[in-house]
Amino acid sequence: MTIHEGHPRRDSLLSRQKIVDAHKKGLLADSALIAHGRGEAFDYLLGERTIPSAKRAARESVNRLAAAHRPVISLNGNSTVLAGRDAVKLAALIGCRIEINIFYRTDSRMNLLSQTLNLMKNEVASDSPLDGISPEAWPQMVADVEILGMSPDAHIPGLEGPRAKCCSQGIHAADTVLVPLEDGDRCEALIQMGKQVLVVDLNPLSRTARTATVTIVDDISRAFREMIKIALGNLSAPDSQWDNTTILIDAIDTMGKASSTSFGQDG
Ligand code: PTJ
Repeated sequence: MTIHEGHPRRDSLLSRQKIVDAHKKGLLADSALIAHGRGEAFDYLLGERTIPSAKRAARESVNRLAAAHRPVISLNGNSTVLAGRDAVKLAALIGCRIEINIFYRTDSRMNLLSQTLNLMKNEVASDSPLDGISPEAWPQMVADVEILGMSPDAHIPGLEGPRAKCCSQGIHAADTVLVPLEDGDRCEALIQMGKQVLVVDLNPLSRTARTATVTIVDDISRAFREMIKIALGNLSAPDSQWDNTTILIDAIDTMGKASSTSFGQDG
């Protein structure tokens, strides 16, 4: 598909095409397309940009990942397709593991997602390193990112069936989990386990967004790009007074203002 450089909704249309192509290859659940469409609708109201409160939440998330003892980035189908490469970069910068953890679990999808992420890992290792990172150190930093998920040996208490599966050395043992596009039940279950749960969700009203410790109300591709920028700079200690509700209210306000002051963009 060709979309000219100046198209006002170029990024959104490219992401949509990535989702369509990945679905054809069998990487995604059928409902992934519906989930993506729901995300697009909220993103349209945000103006398809990272709002300042989302930047604050992204910064807080990176600070918390960096301060954690056992941080893990959990990736599902949509997040691997839209932000897999950047998730590998962020994991390399923070020094954390990635676990492939999907809601609609099948062996075929797990195999395809694992192959895709390992391929992305190889590409990221041979790419030119990020600004400020030594070219000698970068390939090893990326190689050190462990990709878990293929051999789950633990369960998330309180959940039934395949979606409860996880790895004892990954999500189960983690003190802080970054879980983009999580479902409400699992977010609640992870919180019940005493973990800090950092989520990316374009829907500020979702149970996930409301339950998480920190919610980044932003598109997942933009959120990961932002977190990488932050991880390359100076980090601070987590904010012990963090008030997630203000982040959600700000996103809802922004969306409300957009719908009351504009007729939106075309196409
Ligand atoms: O790969 P699997 O099997 O784990 O399945 C993944 C999906 C996404 C299909 C599954 O988790 C699902 O059904 O998700 P939900 O419950 O529909 O929730 C998806 C949430 O993510 C919604 O609140 C959307 O607004 C939000 N969302 C969708 N696309 C994006 C997004 N948030 C950020 N960036 C996006 N690109």
